[in-house]
Amino acid sequence: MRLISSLLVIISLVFGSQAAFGQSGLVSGQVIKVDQSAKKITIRHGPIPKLDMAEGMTMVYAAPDPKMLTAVKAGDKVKFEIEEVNGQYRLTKIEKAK
Ligand SMILES: [Cu+2]
Repeated sequence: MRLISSLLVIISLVFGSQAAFGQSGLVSGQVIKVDQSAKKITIRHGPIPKLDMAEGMTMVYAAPDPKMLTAVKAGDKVKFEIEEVNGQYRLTKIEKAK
């Protein structure tokens, strides 16, 4: 019985941490500026530990999808996701926060 309960603890830890990781994908922030011609969006955001951004900051992100540039405007509260490619950050997803 002890072995079974230990296994259950391990299983719940594994699944629990996966759920937490999935939720951390989207980050909250506020759009400061949308630059249509440069295809960049400036966003003020809080800490993003998984990308070594320990503190909140304002950053310029590349917006590879043109739809991103029209989906949001300066002042909007947003949820977004970014990826790092060769030291450059770019948006993989951005949407207005409800
Ligand atoms: Cu940042």
